[in-house]
Amino acid sequence: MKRKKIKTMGEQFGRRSWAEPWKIKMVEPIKLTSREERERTIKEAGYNTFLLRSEDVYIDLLTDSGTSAMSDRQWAGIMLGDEAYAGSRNFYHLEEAVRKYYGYKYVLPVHQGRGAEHLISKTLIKPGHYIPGNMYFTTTRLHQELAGGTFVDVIIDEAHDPPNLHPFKGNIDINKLEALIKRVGAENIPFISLAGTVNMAGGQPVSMANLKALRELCNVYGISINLDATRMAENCFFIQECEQGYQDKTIAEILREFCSYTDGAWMSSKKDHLVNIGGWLAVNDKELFDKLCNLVVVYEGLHTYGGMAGRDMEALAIGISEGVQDDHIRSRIEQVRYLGNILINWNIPIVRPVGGHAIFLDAKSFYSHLPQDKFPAQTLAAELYLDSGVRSMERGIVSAGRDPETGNHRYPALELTRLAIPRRVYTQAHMDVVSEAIRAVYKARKETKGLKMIYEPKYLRFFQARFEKIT
Ligand code: P61
Repeated sequence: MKRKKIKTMGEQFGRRSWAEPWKIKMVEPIKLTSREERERTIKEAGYNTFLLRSEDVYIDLLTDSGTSAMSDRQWAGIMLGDEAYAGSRNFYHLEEAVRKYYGYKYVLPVHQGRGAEHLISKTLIKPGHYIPGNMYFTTTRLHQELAGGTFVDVIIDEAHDPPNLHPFKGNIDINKLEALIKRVGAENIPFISLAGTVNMAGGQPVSMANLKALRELCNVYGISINLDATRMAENCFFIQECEQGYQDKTIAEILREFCSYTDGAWMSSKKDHLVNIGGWLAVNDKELFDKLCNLVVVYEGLHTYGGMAGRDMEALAIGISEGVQDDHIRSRIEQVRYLGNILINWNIPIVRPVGGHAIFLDAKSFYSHLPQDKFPAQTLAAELYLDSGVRSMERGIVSAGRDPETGNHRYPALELTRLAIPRRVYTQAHMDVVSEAIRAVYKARKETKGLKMIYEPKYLRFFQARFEKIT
């Protein structure tokens, strides 16, 4: 098939530069703060960037979740909200968009990704079950554990090695998975939990070839595959760029093919779909859908709104089609790479290759003098904020939490500080400022002594834990 991609202006003139496929119509001021102010605010926040007020942040790279700028078409959609309790027309637009771009038969709206994780986990997982997946995600694993299951990481080893340049570090290790199936029995594996671009590994993609091999293995053992499609459109960009046979296919075509090898998906629409709230759960099996439909009314809302307002479903339906456009995805990922390449040129340790949604600083090598229980990635997020008001997020030992059986800290191989780039929000100049902040903190790294945890909540502790500076 001929590639339908339209060349950028730069490409048309023989240059390799790219630019965003939009211009800015409305702006929101952001505020510079003084070092003294930041020292006070981060201390008050217990050195946890989740506990800062956003008005005390200059450039907010805490997350790309729910932080996108909506388009004029999406805002127009907000005005077309049909706020009926049941059967809102916006729900039907959403259902149609999910069917068209993802290809699943039955669609349930939910308020956001973890709402869908809750429903699917509660429906399919029984105590004693094992759920294999390509690296854990915090909320996904917690819902699997709360349902009585045990998550088992079967991602390839390369994913745990930040400088390793494997192009598809999100791949499942088929041998590891088969060994697990033989050990625990296929009947104790309710489904494979497969994520498109693996968040905790650095936004790393899964290849189509790997999914096909996974499908074959699952067919042999009769195991279903459910996809965390949260950043799947971004995953498709890497397939288009690197995998043989996909250069001439559009992101939308690759997405449909990828989903066709899976049995269902859950989605946090706050990422790929360019909305501030929302999500869905979609499956092909009618019997499973009926069970999910019955649970959604208990936890989210009626099956035609699932916790979302009609206007939000409309913006989401429009965002689904905008989120799979080739020029959009290209500029989104190239912006992330722009920042990553500056840091690579300065020899600052980051996860490579640069992934889809964020730059992940390798805090273990950044602060090689700090042991993991002095929370190097948490420390780095606090230091970056102190330097310049840039907000990032810990993705290491604090995020990994405690083992539910032993109660001990889990010590993940990756100790990372994530700078996630919201979609269509910041400019290249913001990326330059961020890179300089990282360089300044890197230069001062030897003086940093780490943090001590002084408050630890039971679930998803990284959101609300508090720390003190070690002096
Ligand atoms: C994020 F610190 N992600 O990356 P919900 N699957 C995947 C996600 O990335 C995801 C969800 C499911 C967030 C928000 C967040 O430990 C954290 O719509 C691959 O947020 O419920 C969310 O979707 C859940 C930040 C979530 C965290 C959990 O920033």
